[in-house]
Amino acid sequence: MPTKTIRSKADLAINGAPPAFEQPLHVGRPNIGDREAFLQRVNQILDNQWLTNNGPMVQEFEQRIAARLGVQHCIAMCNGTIALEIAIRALGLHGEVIIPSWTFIATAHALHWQGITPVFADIDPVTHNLDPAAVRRMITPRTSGIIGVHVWGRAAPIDELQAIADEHGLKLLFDAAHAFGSSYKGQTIGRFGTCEVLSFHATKSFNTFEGGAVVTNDDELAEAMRLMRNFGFSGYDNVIHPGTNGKMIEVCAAMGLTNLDGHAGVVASNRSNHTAYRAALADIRGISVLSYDLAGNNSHHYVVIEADKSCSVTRDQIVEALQAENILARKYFWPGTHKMKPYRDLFPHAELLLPNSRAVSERVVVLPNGSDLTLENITQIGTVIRTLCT
Ligand code: T4K
Repeated sequence: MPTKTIRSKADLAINGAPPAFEQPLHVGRPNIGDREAFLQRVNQILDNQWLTNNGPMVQEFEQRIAARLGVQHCIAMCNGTIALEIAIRALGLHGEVIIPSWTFIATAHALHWQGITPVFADIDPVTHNLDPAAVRRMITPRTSGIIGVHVWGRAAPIDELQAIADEHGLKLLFDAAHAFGSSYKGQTIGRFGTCEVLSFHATKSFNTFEGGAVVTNDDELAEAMRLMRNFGFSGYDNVIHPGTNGKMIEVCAAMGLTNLDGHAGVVASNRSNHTAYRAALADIRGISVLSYDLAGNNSHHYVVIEADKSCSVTRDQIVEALQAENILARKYFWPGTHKMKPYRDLFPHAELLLPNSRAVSERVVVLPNGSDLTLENITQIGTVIRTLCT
């Protein structure tokens, strides 16, 4: 509940007034589904005394995700980062792999962790997704693949990236960590490239506490990844593949099954929150709300605003003012993956080829969203930004 009426700049917390909210409003507050249904499933797990290692809940979860996305295989994992690492390894990527810098650090780390060089290509400043022309420019004889990222749940330019991959004999996979429930040209995300990698982290629109998955229509790849997530075991005492421990546990699958039932409701409330944010932030000079294609599917989980040069305050001043009000807005993915360690030391001049990534990283603010957010909260967040910027 908002705690104050804001009439002028003097009423803002950065100017000494009390914060607009007593409790912090987070970006990425987890959506908690039907508690009773979840607890019943937990009881079932305890009764079964089967807690992990491809248990019945995980198997049911995988079947339901595969059916929902229209893919042959879903291999559930302990988190999205391990799912990326396993997919990268199963695909045999090596040398250099092209990714955007404008992504969460996990996309780059999953490659670096395995001795592969992430090569950062620039983005389209309007969609925030990879620019295919920039990807072409980064191909070298060492390039073995491309990881497209569906940033904010908006599909990457899939057809163009596939054409580049085909032309150059590169592997193409997608980091679909933001894109559960999104679509591309009427088709559900999950079916593109050789495989797509999902994250079900607590902060995602659909969560399994921690969790992730690789989805694919490639039977052989799926089989390899199933082995790899369980140390390469094929039955007792028989290891037939190098592997790691990437298993999803039963209680996470129970959360997933529960949240799957409620996901349509979460998306509906995110969607109406988005509309409310648009109204609350309309006609503020220099402020725009990143829009999604309403004809396509998107979880509308990320409410992204951009403060351009015509705005009367800087992006950092907006974030500072919001945080003072207990509105914990974020600057995802500032300053850009290429400016974080170890990449900033490895590629100190990367930014010269990333002008759009840099410009976007300097203007983005991500606002709180989720099924707990009320219209009143959104109106108050809009009032803070309007008062600050006017
Ligand atoms: N690829 C991409 C493109 C990704 O965005 C991600 C993850 C991955 C790969 C890797 O997937 P995972 O391995 O994570 O499955 C968050 C998430 O931790 C991360 O999963 C996510 N992307 C990224 C975009 O955001 P941070 O740095 O914002 O911090 P975090 O998770 O501590 O908290 C975010 C906010 O949520 C805070 O304001 C507090 C709130 N929160 C968080 C948790 C965990 C809660 O209210 N309750 C909670 O339980 O990374």
